[in-house]
Amino acid sequence: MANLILDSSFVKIPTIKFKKLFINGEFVDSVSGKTFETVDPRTEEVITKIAEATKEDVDIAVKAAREAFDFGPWPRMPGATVDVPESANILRYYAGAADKIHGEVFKTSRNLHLYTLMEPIGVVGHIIPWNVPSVMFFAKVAPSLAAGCTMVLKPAEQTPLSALFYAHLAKEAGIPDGVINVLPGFGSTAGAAISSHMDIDAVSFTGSTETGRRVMQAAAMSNLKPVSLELGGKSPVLVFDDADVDKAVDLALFGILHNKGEICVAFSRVFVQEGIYDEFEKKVVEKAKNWTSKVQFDKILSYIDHGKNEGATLLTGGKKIGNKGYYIEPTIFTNVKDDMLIAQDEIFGPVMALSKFKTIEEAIKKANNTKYGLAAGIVTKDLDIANTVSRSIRAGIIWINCYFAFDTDCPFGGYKMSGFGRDYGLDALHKYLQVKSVATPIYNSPW
Ligand code: TXE
Repeated sequence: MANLILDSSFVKIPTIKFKKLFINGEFVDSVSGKTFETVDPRTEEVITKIAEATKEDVDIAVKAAREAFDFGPWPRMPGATVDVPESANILRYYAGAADKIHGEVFKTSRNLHLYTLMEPIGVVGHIIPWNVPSVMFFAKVAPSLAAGCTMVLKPAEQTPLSALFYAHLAKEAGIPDGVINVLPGFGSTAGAAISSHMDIDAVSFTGSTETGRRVMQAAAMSNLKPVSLELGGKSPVLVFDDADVDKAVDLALFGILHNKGEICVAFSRVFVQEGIYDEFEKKVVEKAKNWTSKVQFDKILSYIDHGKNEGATLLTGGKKIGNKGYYIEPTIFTNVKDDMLIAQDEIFGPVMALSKFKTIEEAIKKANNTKYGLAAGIVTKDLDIANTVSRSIRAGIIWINCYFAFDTDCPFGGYKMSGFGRDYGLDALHKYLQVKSVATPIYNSPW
């Protein structure tokens, strides 16, 4: 396992054809002619250079998206003709939803024929992160396409290649020019130009809480465009005395090591009831030693140092693996106090904070003792505990005896500082629609 992941020849890099910005159906150089490097995190080697979008390119792309929205066929196409490749569930789901968008007709107390239309919100800006670049692309693009919007998407500077490839596929699939524009570039330039743009009608952002705040501020200070924010998390999993310890250990490790911990719903805080705590601790440490992982390196190492300095006990891990590539050992701390940095900050790496609890009330209090509220896990066979705790935890998704159980029609998003607005499901579609009310007096009746 370790060798497979660390062996850089294991995954071959395909020939990269798309390195330019995708604007109005064409791959083009950036106005400035600038490029930036994209790096393979396994080998630390440069894969290729990509055209870098800045404000001028955002302006050109927004103009194309605006034209495509105001005059192009996309927003006016009947939903049933939406033809997208069958490759991904997300696309299929929203292709199916595209012809089921409807308003309501009201029985009013006046003599009015009064109804609502659900209209596409307009030109949407999508800003996405690097940790799951493909899923992110489709989670943003598919519902906004189905709603009839046009868009400008900025992939993360670390991972621009897949979005450019999908732009090429969208063209092949017959999406009209200008509907999807992809602008690789940096946050403070291209990203900021999107969130502050006067002619972008909504922004959908996934990334850190800190940047989400900036995006919301820029939206407020420009044209008051609505924003949806899917931000970080510090998700807890609560393991109760009646749980099968081996299964709970596997679930907790999967929860923190899946995608190397670089996932907003990672179970980074593990609370184990006192009756099984010692057995859980022993087994989780044994199993963690046999996993490997790869990461956003320096930041995680500095959190591990913090953990040690704050007085938490390092049970296993904590070091870099090998000489090449950004790899860190699966790391487990115990004796973690709720107010320590490693219990509060999103580390976004394979670092678990393990603690003990006595009562259900204490477990709920500890689980909620965070500024975040994205996900939470409960491991128990007791239905009463499962039902009580799932209603008491302030988080957007609760996993009972499982982790990462999703489906495309399940809304996903945060409570508290994990953001607001939902990706997936019909909730995501509605984020890209707006309601228009239409009233007509009924002939010959006073209204
Ligand atoms: O995120 P950023 P970073 C968390 C995780 C991670 C931390 C930092 O804790 O360690 O964030 O990651 C663009 N205006 N998550 O620095 O900065 C940026 O170019 C507009 C959780 O990579 O939020 C990129 O496209 N846009 C998370 C996107 O925002 C700006 C996933 C995300 O980058 C901008 C990723 C600006 N001023 C990180 N500055 C999750 N929720 O899953 C940057 N960007």
